[in-house]
Amino acid sequence: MPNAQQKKRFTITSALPYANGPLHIGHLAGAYIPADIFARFQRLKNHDVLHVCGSDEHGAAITIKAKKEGKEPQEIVDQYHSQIMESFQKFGIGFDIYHRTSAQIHHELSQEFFLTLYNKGEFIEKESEQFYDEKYKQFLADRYIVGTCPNCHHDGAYGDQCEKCGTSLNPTDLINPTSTLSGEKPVLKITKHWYLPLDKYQTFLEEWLLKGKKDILKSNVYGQCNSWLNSGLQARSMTRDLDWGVDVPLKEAKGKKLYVWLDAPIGYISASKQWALDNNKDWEKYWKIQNDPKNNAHLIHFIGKDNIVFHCIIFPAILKAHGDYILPENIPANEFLNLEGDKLSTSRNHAVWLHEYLEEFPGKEDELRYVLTSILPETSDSEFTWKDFQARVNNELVAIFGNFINRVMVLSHKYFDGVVCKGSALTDSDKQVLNELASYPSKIEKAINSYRFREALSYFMQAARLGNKYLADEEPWKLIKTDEERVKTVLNISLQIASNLAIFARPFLPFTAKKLFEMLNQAAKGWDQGGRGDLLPVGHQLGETQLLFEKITDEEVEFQLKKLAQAAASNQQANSEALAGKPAVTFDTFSAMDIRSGEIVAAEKVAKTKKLLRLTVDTGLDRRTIVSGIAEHFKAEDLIGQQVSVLLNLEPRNIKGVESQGMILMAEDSQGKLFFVAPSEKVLPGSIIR
Ligand code: B3M
Ligand code: ZN
Repeated sequence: MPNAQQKKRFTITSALPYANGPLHIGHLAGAYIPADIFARFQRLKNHDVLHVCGSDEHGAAITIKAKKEGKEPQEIVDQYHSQIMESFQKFGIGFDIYHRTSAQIHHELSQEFFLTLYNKGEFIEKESEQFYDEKYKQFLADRYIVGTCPNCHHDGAYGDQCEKCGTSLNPTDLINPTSTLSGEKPVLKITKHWYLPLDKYQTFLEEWLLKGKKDILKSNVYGQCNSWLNSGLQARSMTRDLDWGVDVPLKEAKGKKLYVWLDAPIGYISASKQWALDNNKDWEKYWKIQNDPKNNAHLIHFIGKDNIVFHCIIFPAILKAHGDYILPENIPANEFLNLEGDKLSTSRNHAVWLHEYLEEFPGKEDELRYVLTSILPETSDSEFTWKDFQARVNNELVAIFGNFINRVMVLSHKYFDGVVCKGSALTDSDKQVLNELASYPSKIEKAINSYRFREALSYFMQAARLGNKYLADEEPWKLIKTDEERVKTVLNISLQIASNLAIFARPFLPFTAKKLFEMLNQAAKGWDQGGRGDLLPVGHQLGETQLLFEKITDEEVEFQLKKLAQAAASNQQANSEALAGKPAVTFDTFSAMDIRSGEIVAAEKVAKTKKLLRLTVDTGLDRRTIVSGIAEHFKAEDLIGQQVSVLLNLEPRNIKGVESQGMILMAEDSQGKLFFVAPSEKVLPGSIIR
């Protein structure tokens, strides 16, 4: 047990998942499994640990989902908050609190934070033009504006990014911007916001982060920070024109909300505050700078790689600007996990959902924890496949660890009624095995403290392999006929290994560790007992043998693969339905349309519009006015004499003050280019088309 000086305080945070959908294996592998292993381990070392998380319930991620499902944002966050919390709990992710950012305590603390910075003069007030939806009477967040990408001409680019070519955009870069709320063209309107001048923190961040943490940051994290800082930091708006989120606590900011990336990380602090209230603790010890710097907590943020800039640059700048808070010691971000050769995707349903796994593999939570830990995307993206899952469970957990434990238990019960026997003189191989066993706690510790969880887990499995091999080499089932004394020694040593494995398993496989301690009929032991050869005293009565793991069958693998294939197929079907076009119409419906050839005899732009041309068309029956939205594609003067096809009996419509009496038929290609549809040779106006 560490003495008072060695005892450290850890404030461990795991990224707050957006409460807009269920969790999948990518979430676990990105942040939560590493964080949980780290937190469990520091607790086993008897350090003072606070591990917090909660739902991120603000931002466009939530309101867009709500709109899609025709629900209120509150309904969405309530639904997913409980579902996410349940998944975490069932997988044994042991937060001290799983909180939520819709809580009042969070709104209050976020506002207090904002006001502190405001009163210190840390913000710059700036007016700028932003897109506004006149019909919905609101400013549009970047994600609420779609249009054509200026770079690749993809039609569905968002105001902040084109997902087709990856270019990062400003809403005003889009060609033909449209509001996703009303479907109409937004207007530019002046609005005021409060910006954090990140450039002011450039030098500080270079010193504190790039220089100060060069040796401890993971290389993927260092690389991203380095490139952000190299390209120079710019002021970033900390407020938004939105109707969902934390109110900006200023009179002049009525209707405005805090930027979600301002309030979300403060969510770590408000969660800690709630935890302190619930448990009669002092939250400030975990967050604020203490008089004695030795008492400062070690703040560690576990996140996925898409959150690096917010946790390494923006949040530290905010904490620094505030002045009372400690800064993170490390930000061990993981890369991404792929699935069966493809990116995990919520929209394409290419995922292994935690709530589904829990139903399909009840009681096998540690199996998934084990496999995900062994493939964590620690230094680069990694891949989960069901075949590999099966292989790791069957060949490692079942065949090595499980097999060893089962043999020791069964033999101990069979030969000695489950009582730990006194061993006699140790052979060289006994001593070697015990020596090797003693080396694992520090190896695992070192790896975990360097955020190398894959490596740490591999030492655990090596220790299990050591036990399994020892038993196989000594063959007590043969020895029992000739040398019972030797069998007592071999089983005693094997049981000591088993008890050590229960300790080593604790950070990684919490359910299994508990079960193993139960089988050994022993109270769970802390980390610093690990490595010893006398954890189970002579005469100790063991508990009953239980099976730790079962094989994953081929049928189970096939079922999962089929499920993924079905998801892919239904995506394809959805896509081809979009391509397949409209449902059938009757012949009568078709022949009700009076379509004829015509000729444009005059053309001019409709005043104050960009897209509209006012055409005069000779239809063979008359000369009529037709308004057509083709002004961005054709020049009026080029159209005189153009042969066209006209739908004559379309109900007249008033378009921008001009009565349009029909419609010109056009073909549009996938790039949005327009072509006239006309007979292949010159025909008289009025010729019937059918
Ligand atoms: N909710 C983004 C994400 O889920 C965001 C993390 C917040 S951590 C303060 O990737
Ligand atoms: Zn693009």
